[in-house]
Amino acid sequence: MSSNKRIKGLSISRPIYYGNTATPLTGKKTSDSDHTHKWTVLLRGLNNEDLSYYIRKVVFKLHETYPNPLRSVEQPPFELTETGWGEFEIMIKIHFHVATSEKPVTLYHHLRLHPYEDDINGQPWPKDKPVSSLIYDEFVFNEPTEQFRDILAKNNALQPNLPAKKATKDPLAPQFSVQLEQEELERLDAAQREVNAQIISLKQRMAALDSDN
Ligand code: SLL
Repeated sequence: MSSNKRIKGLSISRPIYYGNTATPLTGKKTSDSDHTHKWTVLLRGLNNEDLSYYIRKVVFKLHETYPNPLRSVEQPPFELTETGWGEFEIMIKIHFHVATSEKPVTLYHHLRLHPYEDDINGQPWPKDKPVSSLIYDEFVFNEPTEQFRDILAKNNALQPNLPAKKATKDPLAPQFSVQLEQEELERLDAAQREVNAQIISLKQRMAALDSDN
């Protein structure tokens, strides 16, 4: 019989992703509404893992311009679809099953409706193309109780279910992989180098201007 005793030294992580997708309502707009987009905010397990064996409910806190801004989702999929006109920060509070003895976890997500960038081929973002902003993360359960460890074991969740090494071919599946993470790091590195080069060049121009005076 498993108990509420915590297992010293054990740490278990479960991968998730959260965020939103959004599509413009162009042409489908109703005349009495100023809503411009339909969006879905979601919390999912990686590789289609159904999270409901350890998550009891997810509460999404919307902007106060929405009626009943606290929306509780008590069944998977843990997601919520709405329409609206503006971006704002959504609070996502995750409640675990009582049997896990884990405290709720709160995440924040900036609802993104607009692309702000060209598409991956450098072309302007097509007007009707959905936008998505999804973030990979992991819950880390430090010193879980024996009871929670048993729940995880029963659901084959003691092994890390990590992102694939390579991106999947399905264009609609969220793309998290070690390879993409590496590419992102390289982009950040290149951006940092560019900023450093610009700082040096501006300093040189300032020094040149100073010596002219
Ligand atoms: C902004 N600070 O000004 C943000 C607030 C709020 C968006 C965005 C409400 C929809 C409804 C809605 O879209 N709120 O009226 O039901 O951009």
